[in-house]
Amino acid sequence: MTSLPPLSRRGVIAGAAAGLSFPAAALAAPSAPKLVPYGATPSARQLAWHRLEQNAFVHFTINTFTDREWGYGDEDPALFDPKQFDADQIVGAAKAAELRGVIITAKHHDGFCLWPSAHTEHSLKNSPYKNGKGDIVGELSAACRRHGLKFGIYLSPWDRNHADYGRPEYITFFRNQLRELLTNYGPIYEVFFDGANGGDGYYGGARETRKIDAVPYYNWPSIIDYVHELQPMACTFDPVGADLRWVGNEEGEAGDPCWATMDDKGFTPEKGNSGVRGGSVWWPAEADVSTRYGWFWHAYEDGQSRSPANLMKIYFETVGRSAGLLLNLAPDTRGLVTDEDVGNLTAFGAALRRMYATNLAGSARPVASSARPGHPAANVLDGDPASFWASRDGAAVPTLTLDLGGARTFDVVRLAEHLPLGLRVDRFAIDVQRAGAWVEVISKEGIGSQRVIRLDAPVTTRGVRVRIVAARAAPAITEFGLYLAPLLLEPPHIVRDRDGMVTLTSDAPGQEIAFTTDGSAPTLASPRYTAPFALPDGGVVQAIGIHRATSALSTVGRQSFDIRKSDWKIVRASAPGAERLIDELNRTDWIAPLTGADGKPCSVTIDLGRSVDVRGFVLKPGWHAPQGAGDPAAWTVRVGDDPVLTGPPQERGEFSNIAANQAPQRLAFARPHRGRYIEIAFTRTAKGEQRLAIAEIGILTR
Ligand code: FUL
Repeated sequence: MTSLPPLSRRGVIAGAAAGLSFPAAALAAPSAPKLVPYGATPSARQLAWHRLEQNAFVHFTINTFTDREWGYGDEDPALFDPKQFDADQIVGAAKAAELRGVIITAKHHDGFCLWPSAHTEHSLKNSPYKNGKGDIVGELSAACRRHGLKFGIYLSPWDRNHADYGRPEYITFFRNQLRELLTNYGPIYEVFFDGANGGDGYYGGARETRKIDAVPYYNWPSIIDYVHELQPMACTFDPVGADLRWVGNEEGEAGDPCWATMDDKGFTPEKGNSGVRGGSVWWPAEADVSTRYGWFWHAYEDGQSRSPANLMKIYFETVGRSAGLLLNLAPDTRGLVTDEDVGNLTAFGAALRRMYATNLAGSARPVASSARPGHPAANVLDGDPASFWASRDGAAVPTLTLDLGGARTFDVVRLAEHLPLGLRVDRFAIDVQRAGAWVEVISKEGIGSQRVIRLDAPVTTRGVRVRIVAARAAPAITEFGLYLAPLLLEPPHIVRDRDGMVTLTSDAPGQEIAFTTDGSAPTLASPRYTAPFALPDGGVVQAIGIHRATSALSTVGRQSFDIRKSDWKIVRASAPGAERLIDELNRTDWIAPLTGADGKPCSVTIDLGRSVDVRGFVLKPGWHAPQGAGDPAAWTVRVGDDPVLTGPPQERGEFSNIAANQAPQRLAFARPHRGRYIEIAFTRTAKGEQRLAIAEIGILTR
C-alpha cells in the first residue's frame, strides 16, 4: 500500500465525507452501488503501519549503566561504555521474534543522545564508546536496513538535562534534534513522542522542578507537521490524534474490542484502551510493553524475562485485538540482548511461524450468503489485502461459510477488514458445524485491521462460518483464516508467604513441577514439588512445569526472596491499615492520605524484628486504587536501631514511571544502613492525587 499517495488524515476524512471512493472501492462492478467508506479511515502512513502489526522497542541509554528507569539528566557521559555493542545482534533478536520494525530510544528523559547531535554535548560523542566517534542510531538504522526491518526513533520531549527545558529556546533545540534524526538516518516509519513530560531535573545545573503545558508549549500540531514534512510515511505516537495513540497501559493489554477510532474530546487511558466506536478520528492504539519488568536492563531482573507463553498471550491481547504491538528489548551494559531474552523471543517467533505455517482454511470452498459483484467470498483466502468479500447493501446478517473438505482441528480464528472502507462491522460470531447444526463458538465486537482470536480449546469440524451479526455498512472482509496454536507452557508461579513458606503452582492442568533452590537450572531430574517448603532466610527458587502427557517443558520461572516477614510489625503509620503493606498479599492495599494528621508526609515505620543491613527496598504499587488515590512518586528513608528514628533521611529518591508501569519498584541504596527500624515516607504522588495506594513493601538485605 506504500504506493498510495500520502494522503493526510484530514484529506482522507474530507474525501470520505464527500463520498469519494478509494482505489479498492472502484473495483465494484457498475451494477452494484459504489462502496463508500464508513466513518473515519486510515491515512496511507497509518495503513502502512497497520500492516506491520508488531514491532520492537529498544530501551538502551545511560540508564542501562546507572541501573535506573529514568535518569535525572546529570549523568556523566563517560558512564556510557557498551564494549560489545552489536546492532546486528539486537536487530536479529527482534527479527527472530517476527517483529518488523525497531524503535530506538535515541533520547530518553535524561537527555543523553545516542547520536552525535550537533546541538548538545550530552551525548555519546563525550563517552568512551568508540572513543566518542560512535553513533548508535546510525548503527541500528543500518542493521535494520540489512535485515529488512523498518526503523523508528523515540525522542523524549522531556529533557531533564537541558538548561532551556520549559523555555521557548528548548523548542528550537527539540526541532533541531528532530531534523537531525529525520534527515540523516534514511526512512523512518515511526516517531515515538513519550507522554512523560515535566518535573524535577538537572536542567543545566539548576536542579529544579519545571512544569509545562505540553500542547501549547510544543505546539504539537506544528511538530507533527514537521515530522510529516521531513518523513511523509512516519507515523507519530502523539498526544493530539495525528497518527497513533497509547493503548493506556504498559502491560500489553488492548481493550476487547479496541476500536481504531477515537472522538476528538481528548485522551484518557481508558478511552485509549477501548477506542471510541464511531469516533471521528482514525487514531489506532499502539501497545508498548517490555519483555522485562522495567524498560531498561537491570541485572536483578535476569531470570524473570517474559516467557514465550506470556509473549503469545500478549500477542493475542494486542495484535489479536487490532492494536499494534511494540515489544521492548532491553540490551545490557555489554550492548547485547541477553541470551535469556533472545531465547524467549526466538521461541515466541518460532511459535508464531509454526501457527501461521498452515492456514487450515487454505483450501476451503468459501460461500457467502450475499456478495457484491467483484467482491466474491473467495477473496478472503487470496492473501491480498487489496481484495475483499463484501455483501450487498442491506443483506440481513451476512454469512461466509467455509467448507473445509474434511474434519480440521483449529483453535485460532483470524479475520481482517478492508481498512480503506472504515470499521464497518460492529459484532460478529463464529459458528461451527456439529452433527448437522450450526453451533456458535465465539462472538465478539469489532474486527479492524486484524482480529486474531484464540478459542478456549481446539475444535474439530468440517464447516465454519463467520456471521456478521451487526454492521454499520455492508461488511468488507479481506481475510478469514483458521490456525492451530502450538502448546506453550507458562513457567510455574512462585510465591512465598509471611512465614517464609514457598508455594509453586501452574495454570495448566496435567503438569508436574520440578524446582531448585541452589541456583542451578531445574531439569527433569530436579526434585518434584509436592507441598509448600520453608525458605525463611530467602534465596532463589527456580521451577519448570512438565506436561505429563507430552513431557513438554515450560521455560524456567525464577523468584528471589529476601528475609521473611513473620517477625515484622508496624511501629507507626500515618493512616490505619498499614499491616497490609507487610502481609505478602499483592492484592491488599494500604490507602493513606498524602499528608498525615500531624501535617507531615504520609509515612510508615516497620520493626524488622532484628538489626539488619538495609540495602534498599521494594514497593509494589496498589492493586486497585480507589477514586482519588494514586501511586507515590517520591520517597525518603530513615533506618536505625531506635524506633523514634530522629535525624535527616539517609536516602531519598523517586519512583520513576510508576504511574504507567505498575511493576514492582526496586530501590537500591548506594550503601547499606544498619538498623532494626525503617521509616519510609512518601512526599509526592505521581499524578497529584491526595491519597496513596500501596500494596506491599519489602526490603533488600543482600
Ligand atoms: C514511559 C516512559 O516514561 C518510560 O520510561 C518508557 O520509555 C515508556 C515506553 O514510556 O512513559
